[in-house]
Amino acid sequence: MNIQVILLLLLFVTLNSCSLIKSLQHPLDPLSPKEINKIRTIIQNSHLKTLSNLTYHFLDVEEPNKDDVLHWLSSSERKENRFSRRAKVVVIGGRQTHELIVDLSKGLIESNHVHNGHGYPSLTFEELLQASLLSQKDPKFLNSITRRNLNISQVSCLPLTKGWFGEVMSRREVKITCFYRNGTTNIYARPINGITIVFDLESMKVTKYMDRYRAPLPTAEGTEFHARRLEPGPTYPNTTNSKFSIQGNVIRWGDWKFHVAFNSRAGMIISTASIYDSKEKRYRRVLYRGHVSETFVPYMDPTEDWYYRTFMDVGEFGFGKAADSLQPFIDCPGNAKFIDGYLIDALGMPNKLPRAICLFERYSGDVAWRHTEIGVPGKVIRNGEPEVTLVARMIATVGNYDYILDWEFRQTGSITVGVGLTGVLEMKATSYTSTDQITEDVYGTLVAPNTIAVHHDHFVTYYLDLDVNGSENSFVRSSLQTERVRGFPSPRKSYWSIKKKVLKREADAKIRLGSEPAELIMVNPNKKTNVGNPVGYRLITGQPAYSLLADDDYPQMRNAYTKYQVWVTPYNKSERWAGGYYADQSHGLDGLAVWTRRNRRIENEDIVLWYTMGFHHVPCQEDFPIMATLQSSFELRPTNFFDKSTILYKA
Ligand SMILES: *[C@@H]1O[C@H](CO)[C@@H](O)[C@H](O)[C@H]1NC(C)=O
Ligand SMILES: *[C@@H]1O[C@H](CO)[C@@H](O)[C@H](O)[C@H]1NC(C)=O
Ligand SMILES: *[C@@H]1O[C@H](CO)[C@@H](O)[C@H](O)[C@H]1NC(C)=O
Ligand SMILES: *[C@@H]1O[C@H](CO)[C@@H](O)[C@H](O)[C@H]1NC(C)=O
Ligand SMILES: *[C@@H]1O[C@H](CO)[C@@H](O)[C@H](O)[C@H]1NC(C)=O
Ligand SMILES: *[C@@H]1O[C@H](CO)[C@@H](O)[C@H](O)[C@H]1NC(C)=O
Ligand SMILES: [Cu+2]
Repeated sequence: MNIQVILLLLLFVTLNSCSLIKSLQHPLDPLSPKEINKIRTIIQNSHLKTLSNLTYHFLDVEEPNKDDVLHWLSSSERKENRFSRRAKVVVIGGRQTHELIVDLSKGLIESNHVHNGHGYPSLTFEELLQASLLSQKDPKFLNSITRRNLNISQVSCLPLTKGWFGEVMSRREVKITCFYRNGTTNIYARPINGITIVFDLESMKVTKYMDRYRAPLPTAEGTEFHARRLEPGPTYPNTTNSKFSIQGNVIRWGDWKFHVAFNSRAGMIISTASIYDSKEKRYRRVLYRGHVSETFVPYMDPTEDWYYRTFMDVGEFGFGKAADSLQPFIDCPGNAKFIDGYLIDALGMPNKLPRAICLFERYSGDVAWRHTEIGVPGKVIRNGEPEVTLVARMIATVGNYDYILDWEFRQTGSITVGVGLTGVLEMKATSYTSTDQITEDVYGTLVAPNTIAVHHDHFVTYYLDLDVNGSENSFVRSSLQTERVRGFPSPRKSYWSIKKKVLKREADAKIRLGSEPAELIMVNPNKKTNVGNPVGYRLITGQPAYSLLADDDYPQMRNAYTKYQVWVTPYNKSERWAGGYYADQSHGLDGLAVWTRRNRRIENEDIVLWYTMGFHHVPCQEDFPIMATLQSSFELRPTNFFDKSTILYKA
């Protein structure tokens, strides 16, 4: 190669990287602070400005049509961004919920739909804070505190969503529960029981107040949480050695390429994940979009203070709104890189959330693969490789609980989606100091004297728009069945074989996993491997759990999707939130269980997989005063996707 060619090549590379930087904006990129400001200006200058008490409840990029995004991805001409940036905004003004589509390039509100159905948008941080502060000034509440010989300066109050229990008329209200700190920062450990405060978020007033009984306040002693070690712990490989790149919101690591975004409702969203096929020298699509769709956390105490605690954290509060700034060396290891997120406040102003997401290579100490061969005469062949994975993480602190949400990419093409539960239990005060005294149903576990931690569930439902090597996919359930040996002599009497069933309609794909062995595979029936197997990705589930509430129980009606762990629906841009879009006080008239009643075709269509990870939480004493992380995960694993193991030859 002569010097001129080298110079030319260098020039080419430089030019190419320039155009790359210009076209960095991906159609699914979250809105920048500049864009958020522009949207607010557009709304403030519109007819909406006359509405009283205009507050912003949601704001995110309005995702372009999937076909357009896919076209953009595959097209080599990405020099100019063909996408007009549009935003979806939900505001409440004049006591009405407006759903707006704002066109940023045209600078106008393209559509304004008034939501007349049931349910309300997610709550804003500001109104929750106001509700807490104002209820602490209420004369009736002050009187209750004085009568209990408590000092108001030591009281903390928390507004909780109130659910829906068949009421015909509803108002935007929250129920407020209070705690007595006096000597602890673990407020949840010292609940003040017997008081019900209903707070109206439109008039910003206490609308109902009840003080029914007193239970002894649990002691502050032993409730505090302090780390044993405040210094950064183990050392990690130096960040500068990490083999992944972040360009805008696009992450490249090994053969993987994906987009990561942050949104106030879902938190972290993984999009357009593709894996490079070194044989074909092409990227192959795996996952168009994946994120938490809803969480359902019903408490199992039907009494007055507790019956309504049946939270839908994603729809009512928002995992993104609840996201915490990640702490280097604790929440993410020393080799992590961070991505900031942007949220809006109630007035539509952008607020930066530093370190909303982290990415890091995990050196787990696990074995990626190994083998020792002694069958070759005169030799012992021993080989293998350590496991290195790439993790994308965020943490949502929803009141007392902390959810650690991971997407872990493996070099094999596998994706492990993990949830870690930690934080503080929700507890109630009781007169009992020993389990021996208890003869009634107390709906929980006595975790400390005068302290009952109430039984509850956590259901975390994932939206998984898999596009296995293309959009048209089918979902196959392969059951393992015992067979008798027939037709020829064999000393064996039985074996198992596979009965494959391609699920044709939505009703076939409502699956409650149990002890029956089955493989669940998303296949592309139009793409075959070199030996003719349809390419696929298999869902390897964790321990199955489904909701045990009665079907006619109100919280269950609102979260009917938690009766099955697996659902499959045809892709529809507007069907993303399993519990319905307006989750606060919803009536269960929107969401997965409702959409699938149409029983649409799901064979060889663009389909979406929904998976619910569940935890039935029977609290134990070790969960008090702080709960060590409880993990669960599921895996999306290539299954006849590649022609052979990909772990040996990597770029
Ligand atoms: C608050 O805590 C202090 C110190 O432990 C204690 O002396 C006091 O009695 C407590 N006050 C109330 C009202 O519980
Ligand atoms: C309540 O607590 C505040 C601050 O902790 C203290 O200044 C005040 O004297 C206390 N009031 C009573 C009645 O104990
Ligand atoms: C606006 O908010 C105030 C309290 O902040 C309330 O008194 C008033 O009723 C609200 N107006 C409307 C139309 O909701
Ligand atoms: C990582 O390595 C680089 C280059 O060797 C060095 O400059 C940097 O200080 C190191 N960072 C840490 C956190 O050790
Ligand atoms: C499907 O996989 C083939 C390689 O087997 C690749 O050439 C093609 O681009 C892939 N298509 C999609 C849409 O992923
Ligand atoms: C998409 O889903 C929504 C909500 O279920 C429905 O109203 C709409 O008709 C669907 N669109 C198509 C094209 O099926
Ligand atoms: Cu729990």
